[in-house]
Amino acid sequence: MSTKITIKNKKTITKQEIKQLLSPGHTACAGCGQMIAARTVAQALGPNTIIANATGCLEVTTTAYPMSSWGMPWIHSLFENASAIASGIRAAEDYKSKIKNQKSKINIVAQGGDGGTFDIGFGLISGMWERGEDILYICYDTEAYSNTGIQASSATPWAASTTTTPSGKCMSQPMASVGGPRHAASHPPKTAGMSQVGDQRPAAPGGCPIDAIGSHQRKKDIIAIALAHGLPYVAQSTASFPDDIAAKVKKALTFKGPKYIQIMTPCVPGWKIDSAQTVQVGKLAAQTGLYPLLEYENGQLANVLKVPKPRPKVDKYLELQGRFAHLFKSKSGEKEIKHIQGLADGNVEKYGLD
Ligand SMILES: Cc1ncc(C[n+]2csc(CCOP(=O)(O)OP(=O)(O)O)c2C)c(N)n1
Ligand code: SF4
Repeated sequence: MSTKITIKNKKTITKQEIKQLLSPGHTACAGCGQMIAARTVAQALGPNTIIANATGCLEVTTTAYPMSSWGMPWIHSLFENASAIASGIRAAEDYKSKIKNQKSKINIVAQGGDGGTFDIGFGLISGMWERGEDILYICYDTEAYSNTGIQASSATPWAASTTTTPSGKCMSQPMASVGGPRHAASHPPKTAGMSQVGDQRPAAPGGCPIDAIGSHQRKKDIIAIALAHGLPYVAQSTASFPDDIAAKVKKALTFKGPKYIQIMTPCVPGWKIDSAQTVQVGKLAAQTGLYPLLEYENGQLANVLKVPKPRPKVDKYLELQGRFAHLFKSKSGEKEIKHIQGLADGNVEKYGLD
């Protein structure tokens, strides 16, 4: 029988309900968006869950040996193979259920940062999706490799300064290897949304294709890639909407097969934000249209969070973040802000956010 506790507003809750499945005492930075999101995800999943976690900030800061913040079965994996570990757990759990002639009641989850998801773990994630395995994958998108010093990943947005895409002066030598669809965007974008394919970016004066405005790559559209794998449930949120995250996790678990949820999680040192502004930044990401809250069920766009009227301009979002500070210091920066506004406008049109 569960113990009952009465709290101030007289609501009676069980001890089970107040148990934190990702407890405080971890070593993440104050204001880490990833912790807000992961704690919400863990509570929504409940204790009947096994998580395989790719290395990255979430893994490193919650499991300093011999301690762990996780109040549920949780397995450390390498950077690239959380999904393969989850596949193995799923197979073992399905076999156990079969020999017991019972339906499995355990949620199998793989999770990781954007580097582990968009880049290095992607082959194995694609395999897991292709095999149609009943696993929920959660990506905590800090838009960079945060744990190793804020290197750019393919989730890094246009013009963000990172340690591998630093803003600064134009490099004197042309970079012949730079090119291709994600390196080359026209201003303004010709097609709506993040999945657009632009033309070749013209070289800057002197033949240099890099004007050091930060990242010259468009964010990879993993939502579209997940949908192309035929996933029955695909959703996007930001750490500023915990109720939305919890509802999406619970909804995802009602679908059989592979599910994907991507959550924008602001990173305090990586985005050079004040630790008190994490929630504000994540809200503006959604409200400007840059990182919309989306839900696809069986391939169809089922729900979006509409943007407010009037919709905040992207500079309100960008100006809070040191990674975009260079854009406010020059004429060429103004051009980039216009380009980013075009990306947000494209999303509003593409997903019907107005
Ligand atoms: C094969 C391999 N390459 C590199 C690393 C070093 N490494 C550990 S965590 C990490 C960055 C993780 O970035 P991300 O997945 O975006 O998660 P975040 O830290 O941003 O939460 C890197 C590069 C590693 N552990 N294994
Ligand atoms: S570096 Fe960023 S992602 Fe990592 S713990 Fe700090 S705020 Fe969180």
